[in-house]
Amino acid sequence: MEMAPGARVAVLGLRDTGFLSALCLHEKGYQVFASDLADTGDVQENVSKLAMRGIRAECGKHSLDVILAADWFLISPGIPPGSGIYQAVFATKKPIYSEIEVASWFSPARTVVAITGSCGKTTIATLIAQIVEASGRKAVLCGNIGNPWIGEIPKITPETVVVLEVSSFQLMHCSSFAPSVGLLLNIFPNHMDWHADMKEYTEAKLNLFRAMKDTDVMICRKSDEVDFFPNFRTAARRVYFDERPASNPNEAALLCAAEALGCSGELVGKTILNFRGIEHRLEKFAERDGVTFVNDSKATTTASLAWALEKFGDGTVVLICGGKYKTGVEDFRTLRSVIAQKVRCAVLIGAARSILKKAWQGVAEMVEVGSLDEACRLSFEKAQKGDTVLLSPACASFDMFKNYQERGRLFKEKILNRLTTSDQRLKQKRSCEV
Ligand code: UMA
Repeated sequence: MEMAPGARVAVLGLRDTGFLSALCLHEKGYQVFASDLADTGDVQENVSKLAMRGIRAECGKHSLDVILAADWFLISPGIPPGSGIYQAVFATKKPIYSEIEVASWFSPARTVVAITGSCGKTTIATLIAQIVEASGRKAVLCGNIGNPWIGEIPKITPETVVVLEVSSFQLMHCSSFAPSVGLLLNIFPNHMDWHADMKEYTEAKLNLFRAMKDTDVMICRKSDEVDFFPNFRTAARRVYFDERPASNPNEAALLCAAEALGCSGELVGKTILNFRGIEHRLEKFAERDGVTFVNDSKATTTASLAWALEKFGDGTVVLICGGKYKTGVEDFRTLRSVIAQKVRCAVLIGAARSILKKAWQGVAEMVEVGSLDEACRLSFEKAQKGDTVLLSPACASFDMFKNYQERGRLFKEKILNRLTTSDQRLKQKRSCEV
């Protein structure tokens, strides 16, 4: 529900989402106050940039007297419902919106395709954008993939097709957002550190479809509908991609999305064939003596790690794993059988390393190390011909790195520095099944 300009809005969190939202809302005539509990360099810089434009902002604290006086709140996806500030704004019963909801008020695009799911959404969103571009239309790819929608609005015209990757965190505070095409790829237990339970997670995902009209298209798996939302209602037309013949589920999902967008199946086939993969997502970037090196730094959850491991042969993975503690030991335990099956050796890094060691005790060889450098050195020692050295952390990066992109880039740099010129440095090539 669009809030009237002139109203007071408190923007919570001041990384990309909060910063770009504060700028946009100020420009649209709202009275903005922005606040971040952290006092890190990037947040301080954003506070200064906002101040230069006359926007009130603070970091290192949440001034509750000012925040709670706002008429409504825009909350960043990185602020979990269990946090003090979330609880405080929730208790006011005033509207709380995510950046996705707010961007949808201001985006002029007639066609918005939004993709969510527990695994694979970045790849599918990227491919849909490529399919749209190949059909001769302009696509803007944004959202959870890294660049908030609200920051892209100046580039968007009514003819632009917005291709949006959305997470459950972003969907939780959407109410009127209604994409023309919505795709739910799959649902697995995920982000249980953030959501109260599976029900809350599923309800958040379903916000993608709730406000849709009968001209909009909802694409999902029939099996997910049966298992997780048998009584869900929406005005949208439903299309089930698991009822469609295709070589794999993601291809079936792509074909359904393309059809809803008026793009041909032939274009889908060509785009898949030319697909070069995505940086930090099962990215094969080097080979030496029959050992392949794969950067999957974007895998910040146990579900993503399980998804990655399934791609490799039994007992062939030297896994570099760990980072900021996000999930509990119980969550990591759910991976015991896949770790036992796929992993030759797990090299554990970061704050979560002792928790991982406890969770996987007895199922694979494990070594704890103090740095990414040490992990890379050890992975060379442990890997044998035919193996894959896989960085797939199942954890956030913030204990050691600025973000997952920096973690992935440093990993590639450290590995490539160890290779001789005769070793193969692979150009980014098609590295994951579509
Ligand atoms: N904070 C407070 N008070 C609190 C708690 C946190 O002020 O009580 C602050 C933190 O200090 C931080 C800010 O809130 O500065 C939260 O920032 P953010 O994490 O939301 O950062 P953004 O740069 O805006 O990134 C977000 C998404 N982050 C998360 O979902 C955690 C990015 O997805 C997304 O790319 C970006 O918006 C653009 O849409 C990241 C992610 O890990 C990559 N996503 C998950 C995933 O893919 O599995 C869902």
